[in-house]
Amino acid sequence: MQQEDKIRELQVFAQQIRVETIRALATLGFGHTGGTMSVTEALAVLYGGIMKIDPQNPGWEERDWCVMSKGHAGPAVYAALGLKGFFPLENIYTLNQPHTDFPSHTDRLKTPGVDMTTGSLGQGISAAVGIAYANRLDGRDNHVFVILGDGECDEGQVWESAQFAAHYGLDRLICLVDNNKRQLDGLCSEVMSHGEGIGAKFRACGWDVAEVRDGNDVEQVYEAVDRAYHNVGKPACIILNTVKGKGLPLAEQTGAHFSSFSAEQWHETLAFAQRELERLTAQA
Ligand SMILES: Cc1ncc(C[n+]2csc(CCOP(=O)(O)OP(=O)(O)O)c2C)c(N)n1
Repeated sequence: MQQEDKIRELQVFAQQIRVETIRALATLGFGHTGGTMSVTEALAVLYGGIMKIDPQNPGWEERDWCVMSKGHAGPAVYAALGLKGFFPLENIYTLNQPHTDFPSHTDRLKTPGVDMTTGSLGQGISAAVGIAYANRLDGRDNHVFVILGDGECDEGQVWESAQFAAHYGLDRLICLVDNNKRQLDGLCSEVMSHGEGIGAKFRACGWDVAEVRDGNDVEQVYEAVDRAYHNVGKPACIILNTVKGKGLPLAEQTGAHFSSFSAEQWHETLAFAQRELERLTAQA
């Protein structure tokens, strides 16, 4: 397939993830609108364009792994996995209801295709580093992706694992930072600033670092991840400059972390996202 066609296909996939995430959140009427919407393009590139996966065999030992360290973005992961056929897509509309396999935060024991249980910020990257190290000890060359929030990078545990990964030269480990500039209750720069930046901190730990100007642009994300996939000698970090609530106007305008909308607002939100999906599909 030509690169251009591939990118168009991934743009459609990203918007499908957005639409299905909105549908799932709408069944509850509330949820993490900010950090799910900012990360849909990254998920589309990983699950649709880069990762070795087998939806019929989620535990395939040679697969590439993905740890959503900011576990509250679970609904977007479920949408990506459902669209890829890991389970019937409509199952995700039971999001966070009693006895569901789709809790608001990712749980590897519940959802086929979820590689690690997360939700306590900082722990996901530690687990991802351990998985990458274990794969190496087992003589496997599969990749491990981890998606971190920029607010999450306030956790000291992130930097312990970053040092470990660089020390052991875990070059099959790729960390994507969803740098949407906001966390739960405000701007990251106001809550806890990162000095010279999150990328500079990863570089200081010994990682290769790349910055993607627009982390909601599928083509830019794809190019950066594709390059990192072939990294040798060091773990790779990609800073994705994203927009919190991207593509969901009521969340994008406010930068809200969590939203509770009326049924009518969800209806309008879904219709808006579906129109964008139709536009992208017509171009593909
Ligand atoms: C250890 C820990 N402390 C606090 C929280 C509560 N919490 C949930 S989400 C969040 C903000 C996360 O911000 P960020 O990582 O930037 O996520 P995003 O903006 O991408 O949603 C916080 C503080 C948590 N889940 N875990």
